[in-house]
Order: sequence, then structure tokens, then C-alpha cells
Amino acid sequence: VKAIVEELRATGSVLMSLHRQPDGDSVGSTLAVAMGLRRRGKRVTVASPDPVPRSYRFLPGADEIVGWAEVEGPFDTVLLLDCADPERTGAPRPLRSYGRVVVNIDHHATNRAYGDLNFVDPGASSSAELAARLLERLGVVIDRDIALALYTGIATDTGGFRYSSTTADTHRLAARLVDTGIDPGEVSEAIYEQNDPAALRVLGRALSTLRLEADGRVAVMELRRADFEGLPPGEADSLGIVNFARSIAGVEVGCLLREDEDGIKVSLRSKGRVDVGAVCQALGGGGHPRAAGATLPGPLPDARRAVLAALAKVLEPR
Ligand SMILES: [Mn+2]
Repeated sequence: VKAIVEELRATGSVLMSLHRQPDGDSVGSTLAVAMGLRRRGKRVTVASPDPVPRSYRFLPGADEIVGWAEVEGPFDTVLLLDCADPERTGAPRPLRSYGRVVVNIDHHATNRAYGDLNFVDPGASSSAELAARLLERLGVVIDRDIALALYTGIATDTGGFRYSSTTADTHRLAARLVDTGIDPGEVSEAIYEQNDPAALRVLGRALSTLRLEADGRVAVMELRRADFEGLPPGEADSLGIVNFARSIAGVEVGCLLREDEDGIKVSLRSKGRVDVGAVCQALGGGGHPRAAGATLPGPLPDARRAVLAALAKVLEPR
């Protein structure tokens, strides 16, 4: 962290990027650090490969995020948070062509320390938790706006403080953030209660395909392209459809298969006994032990077979 703090103290301009299909942690941790750096007099540009989902557009600075086509360099520093691998930024050119130093801050266990400077802690609940530690080391005062962004990252990546990645430290940090004057109820409403009715209908279609496999230990749902036609990207994701599959009694892994232009997007969620991060890595994807994803070639029934075969290998016999 020391080398990163020194780099960010010395830098004049910073390019940051969200990851593809940005979630609350990607948007929250990145905007928090961007605000902190701007307050220290740095010129900061935040790029994103995909539009910011509607549920995170209330965050200060979200409307200043630009597409990669608008990025003009060069910058002193390229700084990424929550990007398990550099491909996730969707940058059209190698990251090193945008700046002389690439800094990588993340909590994904699959992160391979691809930066020149790396701060990777898989024990952290979220990249926002790491962002808070960094801002503190930079001497940035965490005000209400920064707290709002950090809180959003932590609350979304811990599933509302429900996952076991939530530690006493996570709660202590959240308490400090709430002390700045943010209202957790308002944040929850902004994130979870702005659903598009069309997205809920997509959820309904997914639920209607629910099937139990592997002796009731895997629940699978499917979405075909026609099921979410016309819905802005990310809108259905924000409902956490796959979590409904995991929520069933006796189910260890929830699975959502979704037809996409690149193939079949697979999302897996585990209650903890099965490491779905490893399963998705074997399928060419990645993620966390309890939440991971991969993209497989279609058609859908083939992808379904491949996922169930990969899960059968790791499900311990009862
Ligand atoms: Mn994250």
C-alpha cells in the first residue's frame, strides 16, 4: 500500500475504469477514490465499458463517467479497483499505453496482481473497504459524498451485510460511514427500490424455468434473449435473479444461464460448501468462492450440460 500511496501523492493525472457490467462495488469504490483524489488536486477521468446501471446513478460523480471512446491520454497513473483482470475494463488498448504506472486494487481471489503496483486482499468484503483504507492513508477526509459511495460498495458486495465476508471491521467501517450523515434507508431505497416493472417480469420468466438438479442441490434457471428484449443491460442483473435459485432449502448452488451476444452467460452462487469461483475458473471464467461467472459457447442446453458436469465433479457425495 505504501508504494501506491506514494505513487498517488506524486501523480498529476489518473485514469480509472469500472469493470464490465459494473456493480455497486465497482461504481462505489471507484467514485470514492476519484472524489478523494480530486480533492487532493489530481485530475481524474473515470471510464466505463458499459453504462452505469440506473440504481447507482444517484452516486456523486456518476454522471461524469465517460465511455472509452472519449478517453484521451496520456495519464500519469492508471488506477483500477474491483477489476479481477485487466480485460474487465474493456479498454480498447493495453492499459500501459494510457499511463506509465498501472495500479491494481482488488479483493477477488482470482486477481493475478497484473499491475505495476498491487493491493489485493481477498479477505476484504469489497473493493470499497480497500478504497477506505487507501483514502485514509492518503489523508483524505471521508465526507458524506465519499461515504455514500463507499457504503454503496460495501452494502452491495456483502448482499446487505448478509454474506460471511462481512466482518466486525466491515461493520465498524460502515458505522463510521453512517456517522458522516448518510441514511442507510435512503441508500437501500436508491439501490433496491427503483426497479423497472419490465425487469420484474424478466425475473418472473426466469423463476418459471426453475429446475432442481443434482439431487436437489443445484437449482437452475434460464433466460433466453427474447425474455429480456428491450431491457437496458444491467437492469435485470440488479435484481440478483440468481440469488433466488440459491435461496431454496437444500440447494447448495444457484445457477442462472442467460443467452447473450457473446454466448451463454453463467452465474453461480454458492451457500459456501462448493467453491463456485474454482468451478467457473475451470469453465474459463472467474469470481469469488460464493459468487462467480463464466461465458460459455451456446446453445443453451450445451452450456447447461457443461455447468452441471463441472458441478457434479465438486459436489461431495452424500
Ligand atoms: Mn467487488
